[in-house]
Amino acid sequence: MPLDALIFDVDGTLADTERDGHRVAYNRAFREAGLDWEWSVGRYQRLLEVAGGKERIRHYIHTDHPGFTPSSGLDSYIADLHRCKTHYFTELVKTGAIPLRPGVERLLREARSKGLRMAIATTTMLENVHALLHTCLGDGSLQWFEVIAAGDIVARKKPAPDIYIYVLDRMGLPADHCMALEDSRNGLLSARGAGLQTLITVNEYTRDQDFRGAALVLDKFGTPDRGFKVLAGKPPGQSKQVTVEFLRALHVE
Ligand code: XBP
Ligand code: MG
Repeated sequence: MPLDALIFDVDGTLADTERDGHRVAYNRAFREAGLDWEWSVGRYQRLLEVAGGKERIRHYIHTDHPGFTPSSGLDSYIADLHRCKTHYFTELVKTGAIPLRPGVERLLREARSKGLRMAIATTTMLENVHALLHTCLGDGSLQWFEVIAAGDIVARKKPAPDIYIYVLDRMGLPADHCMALEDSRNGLLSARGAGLQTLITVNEYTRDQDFRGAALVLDKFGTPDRGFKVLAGKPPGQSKQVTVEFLRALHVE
């Protein structure tokens, strides 16, 4: 099967957004709402098991503040809190505080120059993706991606396969012509559920997760001076960087 398209996750894959981005923004939103809730780095690791910001806040309220009943109703309270969090997150991203992971820009530019189609399948909100791409890759980079599927566009978030199925449908491609690039178990389950071969590049939050079913698990994309380490699976060839040739070879295997 030819490799026609790459479908990228955003949080943890294109950029390390969680610890110093989303987590910080949730905490700012809590403070602004007059809440004494604080998600520490360690606590946030466990909260990440629940994908999606609104879903994560709801889960936290159920476990840590079960009696919490805002007068506006829980759904609307969470929606307001999350809107405020999205504001803080996009503001933070626009300062340039959250760079792309090393090797990401190189891979995106190479894939584009070699005619690979590209899309995004993410749980986070569309505004967040726009802010990140715009800040890190400049004007026009949104157009590099044929489809940007984000947030509430599907009813069931990762680990459900819906977001990847949505992207495949919009691109008019069968799963075996594409590869997903992910960083987490939830992402892997989602991509595999849609029938996609999946390359994992871990980060500090996902390193110890169960990645059975991934085509390959790496610690990073690799740069000329810092190649990737293989954490599971067999890489195709000797390259220490994820390149288009590398992905094509992995896809064939
Ligand atoms: C990422 C997420 C997101 C972010 C927050 O998952 O779970 O929820 O943490 O985003 P994935 P929002 O990388 O698997 O897509 O607050 O905008 O929902
Ligand atoms: Mg991710």
